[in-house]
Amino acid sequence: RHKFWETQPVGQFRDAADNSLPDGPIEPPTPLSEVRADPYPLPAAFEWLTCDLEDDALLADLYSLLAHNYVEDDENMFRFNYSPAFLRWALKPPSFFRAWHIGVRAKESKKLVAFISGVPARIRARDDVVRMAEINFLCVHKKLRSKRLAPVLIREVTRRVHQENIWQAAYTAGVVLPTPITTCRYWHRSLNPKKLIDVGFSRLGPRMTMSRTVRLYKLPDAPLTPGFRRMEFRDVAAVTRLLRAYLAKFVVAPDFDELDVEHWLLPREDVVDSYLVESPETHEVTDFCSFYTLPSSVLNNANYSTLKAAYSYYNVSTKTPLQQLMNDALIVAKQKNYDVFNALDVMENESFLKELKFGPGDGQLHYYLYNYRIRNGIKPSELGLVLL
Ligand code: NHW
Ligand code: EN5
Repeated sequence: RHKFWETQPVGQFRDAADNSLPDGPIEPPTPLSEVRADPYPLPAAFEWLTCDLEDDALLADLYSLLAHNYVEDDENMFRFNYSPAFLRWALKPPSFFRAWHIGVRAKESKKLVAFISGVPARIRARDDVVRMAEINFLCVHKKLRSKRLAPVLIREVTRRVHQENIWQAAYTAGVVLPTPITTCRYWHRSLNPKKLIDVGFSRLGPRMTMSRTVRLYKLPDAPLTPGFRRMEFRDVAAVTRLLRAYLAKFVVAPDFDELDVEHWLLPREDVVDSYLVESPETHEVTDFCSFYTLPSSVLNNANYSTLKAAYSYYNVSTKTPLQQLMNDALIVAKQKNYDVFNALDVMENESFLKELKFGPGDGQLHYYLYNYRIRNGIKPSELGLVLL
């Protein structure tokens, strides 16, 4: 069934019933001297390319590969359109490895035809904080599909991660592989319902008119919570404390320090937005919410070429109820002209999705760990990790 995945240290479907296998690494590290020293062979027409994302021309090539060949929905109506600035942000966190930004290009034309990446992260599973690679942006050009290039890319990134003495990884996918630690659903909150209906992202509900639908999704013009404001550099320490205390509640979550928070959560125009509530009396930071910007290309529509989507990222409430905090997030996203606000049913998100008029999407997101077993998996609400 899975000629490649059957050979890898991941939970195998056949072990699912076996409760005797312990949580933790599936296989032990090997001495670094035993890690294969040279790149895996590619078909003769292609060569490896370690990508320098500070090179604007290369970044433009990566952007274009993904814009034309990356993830689509099941009916091929939309395709993710990560911006160049987003890609630079996603791939260059603190202590990133350039060797983990792996391209494949045609030897003759030098055209970029495939890509895979990793970035380092500390991820906690139960009480074990593990150095991992977060693997993302695996992409093979449409004309080169089904030629078993993906397993070569995966083996090569694995080799380069091993060279840094890192033996575990985390990744997500829309497809089922051996074996998810959990399966999440996407939920969608219409901000611009007319456009969403025009492009086929959503439909007019039964017994609904366009004007009733527009009224249904109306939001106030400005956030409602006193003290709600954009996060600034001076907030990094307070946000780190809030977030660390909150993420400690989940079975699997990142172990963020101040440098991570500065990178992943300080606002960057059209990439990541973060807001917090500063108590007007005590000036304490009590609540936090964030979202990232990931537009999708609209395929085959005469009126529109892109959908502007916000994706819920990390949110923490200690004083403002989570539902009220997220309502303010919807309000600022609407102010900033997003068409839709998306969220997964991870962490405590279930508690506000229905109340704030999110509806279930047709897409799922499966979460995976490489070389780390979590017996019986976890529930989406036990997951404190959002990958981009
Ligand atoms: S998920 C998004 C992945 N990208 C896309 O969906 C873009 C559009 N599709 C494509 O570009 C986020 C191609 O269809 C791809 C497959 C490249 C997906 N993950 O080359 P073949 C991520 O980036 C397996 C893992 O012939 P193809 C996370 C498939 O099951 N494996 O197929 C990435 C089969 O193996 P099997 C996937 O269609 C995580 C084999 O690939 C997969 O031309 C990567 C077929 O290969 C997927 N999304 O190319 C793993 N899709 O055993 C990281 C298919 O079933 C692991 N496959 O025969 C950790 C590594 C680091 C470890 C460190 C210790
Ligand atoms: C992550 N790093 O399927 C990697 N998106 O629901 C990759 N559906 O947008 C994995 N099909 O339901 C990605 N509208 C896996 C996801 C791939 C993309 C994907 C889904 C998620 C999606 C939309 C559009 C469907 C178009 C036809 C959808 C319904 C919205 C509606 C709004 C009003 C209230 C009810 C729901």
